[in-house]
Amino acid sequence: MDPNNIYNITHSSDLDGMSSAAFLVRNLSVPIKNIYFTNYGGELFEDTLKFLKGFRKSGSLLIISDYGVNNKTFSRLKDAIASFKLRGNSVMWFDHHLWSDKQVGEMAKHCDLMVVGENPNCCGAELVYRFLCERNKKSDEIARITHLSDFDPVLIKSVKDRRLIDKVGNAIYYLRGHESLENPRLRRLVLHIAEGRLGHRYIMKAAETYYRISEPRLKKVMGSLVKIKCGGVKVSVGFGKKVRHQDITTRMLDDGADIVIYCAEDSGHSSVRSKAWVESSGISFALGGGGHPNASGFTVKKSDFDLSRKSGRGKFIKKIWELLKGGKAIRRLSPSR
Ligand SMILES: [Mn+2]
Repeated sequence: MDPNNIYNITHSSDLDGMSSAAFLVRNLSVPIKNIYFTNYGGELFEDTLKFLKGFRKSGSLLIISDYGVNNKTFSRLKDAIASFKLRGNSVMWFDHHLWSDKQVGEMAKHCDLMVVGENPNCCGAELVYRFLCERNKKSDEIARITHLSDFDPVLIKSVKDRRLIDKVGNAIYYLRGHESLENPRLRRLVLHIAEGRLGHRYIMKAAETYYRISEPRLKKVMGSLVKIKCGGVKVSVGFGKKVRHQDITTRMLDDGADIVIYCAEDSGHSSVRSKAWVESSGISFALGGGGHPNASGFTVKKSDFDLSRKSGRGKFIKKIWELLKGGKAIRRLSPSR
């Protein structure tokens, strides 16, 4: 197939989405102008639908990577995919997020190949790699780093790997900026990853810029942490604005806490992370969220706790204290983990 007729829509938010695209560029020679970035809501999602419905060519192949579905937008996305396919194009979908059987069944009517659904072994980029690409050493390394970054990054043992993954993640956060389907900065990043150069100057410089911009915000959070000790477990709670959650929670863990909770004061989006030996997702579940044992999240509703106010934050801390005292929100895992 002529690579000019292969298109990719990939998730914009992290290394997994970027590496998925990079594998296609690297192995199938997909031109970078055919790589598009999307997310789950807002204008970018609307633009994605417009792209699919406005696609005039036939005989093209669309590969969707590291992008799942949600109940809110499912039927509109399905219709857009259907219209793309009806023009005489093909669709392949590689994703590792949670899909319901019904969603798989309905979307499958409009796809030629689907590898989707919760996957404990492979992230999105690894699926693209395994199913579409030839194996070689450099690609193996891209897949290895991407896997580490996508599955519990808290548990990464190698300091070198963790540093690289932190930097690349921060670079992506910065380069995304105001999201757009054709984001030229992310396209450039994808090209460097495709060359196997995760440590490329362009990426490292973007990570530095992120640090420069975020440093005062990060410092502010670190300077006003609320530290709680409960049954020998050190819990640290932080509030702030416009910082990358993975970054601030890593810092909070490095600061000595066993469990960390970071909440965005404006949106209420919150992340919970913990050291390998303690399971903390019970906190997120109790607050209406979910996730993995050492990495989870939830959203605080402003009507419950107004985190932009001191009184709201105080009330929230009280709630966390009650959850911890209750004894069900956290669980010690075997020390061998
Ligand atoms: Mn992913």
